[in-house]
Amino acid sequence: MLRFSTAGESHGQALLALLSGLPAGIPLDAAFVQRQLRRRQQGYGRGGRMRIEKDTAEFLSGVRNGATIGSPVAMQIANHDWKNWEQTLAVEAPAGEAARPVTSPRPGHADLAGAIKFNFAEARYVLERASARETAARVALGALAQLLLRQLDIEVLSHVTAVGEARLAPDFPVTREGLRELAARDTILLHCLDAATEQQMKAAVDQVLRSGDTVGGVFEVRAYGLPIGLGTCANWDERLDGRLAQAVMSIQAVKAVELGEGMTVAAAPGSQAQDPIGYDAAAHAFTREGNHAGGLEGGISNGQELLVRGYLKPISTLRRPLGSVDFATRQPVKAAYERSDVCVVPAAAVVGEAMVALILAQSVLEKFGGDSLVELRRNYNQYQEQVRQF
Ligand code: EPS
Repeated sequence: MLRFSTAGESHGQALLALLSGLPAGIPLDAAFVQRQLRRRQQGYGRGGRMRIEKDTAEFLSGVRNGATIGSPVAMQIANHDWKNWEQTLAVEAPAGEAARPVTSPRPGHADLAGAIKFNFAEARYVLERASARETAARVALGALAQLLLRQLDIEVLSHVTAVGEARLAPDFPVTREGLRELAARDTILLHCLDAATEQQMKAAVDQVLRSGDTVGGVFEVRAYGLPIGLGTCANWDERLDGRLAQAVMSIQAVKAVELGEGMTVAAAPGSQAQDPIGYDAAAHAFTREGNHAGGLEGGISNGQELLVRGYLKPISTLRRPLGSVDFATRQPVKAAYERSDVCVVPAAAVVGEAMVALILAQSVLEKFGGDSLVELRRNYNQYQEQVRQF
């Protein structure tokens, strides 16, 4: 069973990522892990913090001599900003003068509900953990999941389809090659396949930059090369659609998740919402006329391309803050503002890749198991042969 978790405060010493259940013998491509972290830090509309950090995963356990060894992998990503917060967030000494309380909760952030829930007089500690800084650790974890999937020729890619009102045309041809080319870019602007749309997205960010506002959008993650049969219709909590939805929904600022054409088929007649089945005798394989289902039917992968979309609200820390209430006086004030991003959709796409890869890796290991990559591959290949014989 692949299990993973993260720890760390946004301005603490470091972020930690823990992943157990990876089989032994997966070659480590440290440059790929590093690259994913670098990609997450980019995108037009990121804030000042990204100029301070240079996210790097330091491997503390589970990887030796260039490959996984079957024991839990622990990684640490240092927070360079920590040097400015050592007294504020000291482990033992009370912060005293150095305290930087968040005295008025930001609407849309975890501040108010979190402060009440954890019984804090202000929202500093809530902000520290709720911050999307935590996603750096998820991206490091997801990169390891991607390295596992790569061994089975499964590839997870992403792009941004909307920023504010600027949208990629629904009929724009999204191809694996196009997404690979996007993933290979060293510099990310808005992570959009179409240059003209990307400029419109940039203009949407510029507009909110000028007005002290923020902007949301939509990212899409696609997975190629999936076998038929990941997940199951047998139990609600083992359905792959449900697990993917939870994983993507858990990304900070995501407020909706779509699988396949979920949103549009809700308004279509049933006859136009499914993907009719054919059979190619020469290839000895079933075929489909389309992929409205996004590669998932009955909670099971059906061998088609997997398509997951995450819808992000505009982030809640605004340079021109909304109305709030002071925790101590209960008088109306403006919500707290320190610094912030104005658009994080491209970064969220990279986090989306990570979360989808982790869930797919989990499903693969659940179905095929194996303590080593050799054993996993044998199980996987035998099953694929069974499918070919079907
Ligand atoms: C982030 C780091 C944070 C924020 C952002 C994501 O750094 P800081 O709070 O020091 O500026 O920039 O977090 C949020 C968008 C949020 O709402 O909390 C990062 O590493 O991605």
